[in-house]
Amino acid sequence: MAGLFISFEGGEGCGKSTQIRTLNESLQAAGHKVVQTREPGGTPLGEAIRNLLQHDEVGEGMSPEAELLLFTASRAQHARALIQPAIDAGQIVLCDRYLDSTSVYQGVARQIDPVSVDTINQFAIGQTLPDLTILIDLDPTVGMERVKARSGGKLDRMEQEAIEFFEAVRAGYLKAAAADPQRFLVVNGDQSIEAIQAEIWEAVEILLPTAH
Ligand code: T5A
Repeated sequence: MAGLFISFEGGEGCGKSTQIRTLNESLQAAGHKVVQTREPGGTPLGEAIRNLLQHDEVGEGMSPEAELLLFTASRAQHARALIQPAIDAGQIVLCDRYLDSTSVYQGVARQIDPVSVDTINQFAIGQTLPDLTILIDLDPTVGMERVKARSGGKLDRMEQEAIEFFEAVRAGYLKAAAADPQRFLVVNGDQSIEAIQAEIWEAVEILLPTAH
């Protein structure tokens, strides 16, 4: 029996990781098998690509096109080696970022031709599309304050972009969600962790496969 694939999207510091952790705990407590993963990353190859994209100094000055191909290379491996096998095994996959991150960060904020981004993205994911995408919407100024407070001011390569970049990201996400309301749930990220958790649980509960 096929499982369930839920992706989480949103700008920096919107609270995705926090919500994925608590949703994972609730699902496991209800008897479900859960795979929690992230992008870029999720496989040994993906984690090596993540390091190139975020931390390694060889990544400094990388072209937007190289960046696009690295994010989607990580995704191609992730979809085939981890996500699709877990869905096929009846598990619930919770993924911190997936294809919409590329559409929005590379297609909208980096302004790479969206048709090319879409073609490359579709090639990377094959048939592995989320059943539900939870967009946690938050003013990027608030999100970046949270990120800075967490890291003591130390920012990775992407986090060093200007606020206008993250405003474009936010607008891109809201447009993507409006274009595909069947797949997206938009949640206001400027609420308590518990309030966000309750909204997410309500949407996830009705999709759950029978626990086994
Ligand atoms: N990227 C990624 C692309 O450009 N293209 C792609 O295709 C992909 C896949 C990845 C970067 O790569 C880019 C996007 C990103 O720039 P990352 O290191 O994985 O970056 O980081 P993010 O995904 O941005 O995640 P963050 O860790 O920055 O933020 P989260 O996970 O959204 O937030 P979280 O839960 O860690 O919370 C941040 C802080 O806020 C607090 C938490 O305790 C934490 O301290 N918090 C709240 N505070 C108040 N109220 C709430 N409701 C709160 N919820 C959490």
